[in-house]
Amino acid sequence: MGTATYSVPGVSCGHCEAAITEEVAPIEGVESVVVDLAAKTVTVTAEDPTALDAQVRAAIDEAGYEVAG
Ligand SMILES: [Cu+2]
Repeated sequence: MGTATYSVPGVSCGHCEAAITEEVAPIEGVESVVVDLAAKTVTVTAEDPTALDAQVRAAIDEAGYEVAG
């Protein structure tokens, strides 16, 4: 199990947190999604987070947010 953390500067409130969680959590292999509103990061826990990188980025984009970097 590992984690991948994405910087998402646009997150600011519980709505953002819910929108991103709704898109990312259903991805097959994702164990948990933690949105840190203070740090403006999204941390995904999965067996192999690197393998899910493109899907996670697409899901965050789908939720209406941009991953920095
Ligand atoms: Cu918000």
